[in-house]
Amino acid sequence: MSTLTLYTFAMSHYSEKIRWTLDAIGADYREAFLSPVFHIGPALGLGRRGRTTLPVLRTPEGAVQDSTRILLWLEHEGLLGPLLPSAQRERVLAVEDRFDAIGKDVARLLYAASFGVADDHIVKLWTDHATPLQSRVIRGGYPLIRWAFRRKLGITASGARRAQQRIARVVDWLEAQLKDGRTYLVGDHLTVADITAASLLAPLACPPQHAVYGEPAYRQGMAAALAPWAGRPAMKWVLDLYEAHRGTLPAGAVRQAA
Ligand SMILES: N[C@@H](CCC(=O)N[C@@H](CS)C(=O)NCC(=O)O)C(=O)O
Repeated sequence: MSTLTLYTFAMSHYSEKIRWTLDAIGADYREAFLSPVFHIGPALGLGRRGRTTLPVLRTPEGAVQDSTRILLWLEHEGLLGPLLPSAQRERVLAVEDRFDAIGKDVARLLYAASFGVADDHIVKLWTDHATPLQSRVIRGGYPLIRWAFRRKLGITASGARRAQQRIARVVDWLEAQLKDGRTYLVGDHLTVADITAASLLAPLACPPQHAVYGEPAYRQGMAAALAPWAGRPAMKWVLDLYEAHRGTLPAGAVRQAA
């Protein structure tokens, strides 16, 4: 039996960052997919920090909430190895921080473009791992949940514009790094800098290896938010990194639910 349980949303890019890291180190873990609204109790109860965010990693010593704190816990346990090399630790963590900082902007952009336009698709994404009762609650409460998301993420036309600008600055930075032809952002092998950058941009790049972002229905539902980024070298880098390091998912596959 696995000693680690990763609590996620299937579509969360911060969750993908930790899922990828655990896969890369060959960790024996089980993933528990939660659904919006129904994540609040487990996140508060496990995290014990008054926060409702996922991912949360339950470990034999207690639960760790927040993707960066999870990485630091894995490092402390000696599990990260070359993914966080001590000689380049500060540089790697600085890149991790830079991409974490645009995670909420990526979500803002996607929801701003799809609320009211692709609601059926969003409901599908939010209920894919829900029980029948949870599904009914999410469907029935969708207008209210959407309103709460708008408020929490500050989703307005000007908020989305500012999010777009902040993402563009980080994408420009990434492309400036890639100009010398490098594959990896720090050093000559995969680190959590690359995993974080690629995971946080994956909702915009849509790698086929991802169970949600690789789906044609996702690309269709989010088309307006994705259009400005298509063809950017940064997105190609994300796709190449997934291709090289993330394996292939059988079409329509989802990892085991809770
Ligand atoms: N700093 C956190 C951010 C995580 C985050 O924002 N997660 C989103 C999903 S992508 C979330 O759980 N949102 C629901 C909520 O805040 O209740 C981390 O790195 O784990």
